[in-house]
Amino acid sequence: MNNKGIDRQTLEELEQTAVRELGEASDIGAIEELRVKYLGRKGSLTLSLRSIGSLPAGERPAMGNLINEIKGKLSGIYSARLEEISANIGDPEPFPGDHALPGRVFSQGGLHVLTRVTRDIKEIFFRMGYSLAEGPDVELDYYNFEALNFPEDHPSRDSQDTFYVNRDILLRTQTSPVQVRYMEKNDPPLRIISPGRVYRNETPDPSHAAEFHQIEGLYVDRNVSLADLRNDVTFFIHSFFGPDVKVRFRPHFFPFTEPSAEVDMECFGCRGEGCSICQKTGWIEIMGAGMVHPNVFKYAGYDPDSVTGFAFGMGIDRIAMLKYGIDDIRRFLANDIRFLGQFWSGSWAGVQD
Ligand code: 2U9
Repeated sequence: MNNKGIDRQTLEELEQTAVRELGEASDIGAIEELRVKYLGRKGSLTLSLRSIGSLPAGERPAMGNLINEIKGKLSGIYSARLEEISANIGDPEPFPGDHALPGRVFSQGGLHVLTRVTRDIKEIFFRMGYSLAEGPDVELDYYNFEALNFPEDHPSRDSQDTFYVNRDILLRTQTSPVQVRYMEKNDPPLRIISPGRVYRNETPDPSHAAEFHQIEGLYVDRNVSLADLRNDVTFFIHSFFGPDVKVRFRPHFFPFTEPSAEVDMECFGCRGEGCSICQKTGWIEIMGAGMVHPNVFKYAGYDPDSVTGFAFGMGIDRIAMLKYGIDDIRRFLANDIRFLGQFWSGSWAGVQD
């Protein structure tokens, strides 16, 4: 034995112990522990090999050979034992569940009902030749109000009704600013729709939300008339709600259109007889519309003596509520999967546990 404790006899004893322990190990865990103990990075043989430097130079080669010989032998026994033990493990316990049970179906989710309804509305207008225009949710007061001919003291400009970021910047209250921006950049004729999220400082209740969705349309050309407006709006309502529903226009006022109208369709609950859906009037309000005000054209850089145009706007949430009999506008943004899942397609749509 030398002063560092490695000598031939110690190593031979270590080999015998390791061979015996490897032979006795009966499971993979125990075998692995022995590999670490003898052959691992901090195992006895590796440490022995490292301490060889402390031996007299003449003894080092022989001792190195011996250690490597033992390592090789133990590695061989380790591999053989590992194979033996693995082969003896046999079949796992049989699966305890019921193999006859049908597999679980995982829902893939689906489109939000408002996304679907928006798509359906857009498709109808695309068929009529409209194209898409989009713009920012955070807008300038100029595009949201001033260029749309809202007077300085109009109530909707009040911070009670509009979310202001500062004096000049706000969250858009309608998608009309998209169309003003579009007119600034494009010469007439144009035929666009602008869907998007809008914001109003409302106290939420079943028919009001501070965030909701609108789709607006604008058609500008020479000689566009109220009859053209009536045509496109009626075509839309017939395509979306059914070909036979009656449509009527009621005079109304908007700062950005003149003349203006609110558009009603015959109540689908009672076919005009009067019921709880239509508050016994027989009619349901669907959208607002009108001929673009000359001042709006002037703000956008168009000559109101050369062009005319119509515009319309509707709440997408309201249209979806009417179409599907949804009772509360707040459901759209509540993220309740039991509500949203009802509008997903496929026989397995909905919630799975
Ligand atoms: C330009 C000029 C005019 C868009 C229009 C309406 C009528 C309207 C409401 C419906 C329900 C908003 O969601 S709602 O509260 N909208 O009644 N919107 S005309 O008029 C425009 C748009 C752009 C340049």
